[in-house]
Amino acid sequence: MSDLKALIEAVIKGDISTATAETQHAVGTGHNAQDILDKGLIAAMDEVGERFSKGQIFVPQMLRSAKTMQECMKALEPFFQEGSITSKGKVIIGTVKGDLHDIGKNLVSMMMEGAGFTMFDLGVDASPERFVQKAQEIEPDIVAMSALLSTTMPSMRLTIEALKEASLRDKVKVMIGGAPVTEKYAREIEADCYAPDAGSAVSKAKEILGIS
Ligand code: B1M
Repeated sequence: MSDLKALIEAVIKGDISTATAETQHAVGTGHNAQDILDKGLIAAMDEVGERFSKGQIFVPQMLRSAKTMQECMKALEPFFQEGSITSKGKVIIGTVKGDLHDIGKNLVSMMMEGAGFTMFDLGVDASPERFVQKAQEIEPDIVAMSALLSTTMPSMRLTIEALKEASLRDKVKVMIGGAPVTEKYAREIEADCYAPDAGSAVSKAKEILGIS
């Protein structure tokens, strides 16, 4: 089994064709999908973030790496399907207002869908009003919010307040996550749970709904 170095380098460079070929190669040479994701794609994006922080790369390069990762994730999607037929519950998911980061949110959505949840994706920059409007429309079991910027985290609190104002808060569970988000912050804004990554988002969702 080869290591994932070439894949990591291709994602950092934003070389889509090499990265997708390396993803296929990794699958074909016996790496499991979770390792490719964690030790390849996510590791590469962490390095991209580091380089951005140090001023070694800029937004266009970061965007190119993001696009590359998203293309690679398509090849992994089939491996995260549990094949459930009955829905485990309805989930509205979105990246909160002011925030355009969607890779982590898409990953959470993909894993949850794979685990049998029915997902309603509001995309990025989703305002509290959008969450409330969708919740009124589809009566979800869970409202799931993602934020990658410390400056957009307050929008999670505002969304919870908007759910309260619309008399929806006691009818839904709220899950939050994203790199700057913490368990402590979840308690502070009275979310029902915090999940640090896409895998635990699935187990936490099942836990708060009391299902296996
Ligand atoms: Co931006 N960015 N970015 N960025 N970006 C970060 C987040 C940053 C940490 C980079 C850095 O400085 N080191 C920094 C934020 C600092 C902070 O506030 N704490 C930052 C900044 C500053 C910015 C801009 C302000 C830059 C600028 O314009 N000057 C700008 C803001 C734009 C905006 O949103 N309004 C910006 C823009 C962008 C791009 C558009 C270029 C691009 C995003 C493209 C896209 O998403 N389509 C981008 C990228 C790619 C990144 C980094 C490099 C990678 C993010 C990523 O996709 N990671 C990021 C650095 C980093 O994170 N290392 C950075 C991979 C992804 C799988 O991980 O999203 O964390 P993540 O998801 C994880 C968990 O967090 C969790 O599960 C996933 C793993 O399984 N999770 C959840 C996520 N959501 C969840 C929800 C849940 C549960 C778990 O329940 C509901």
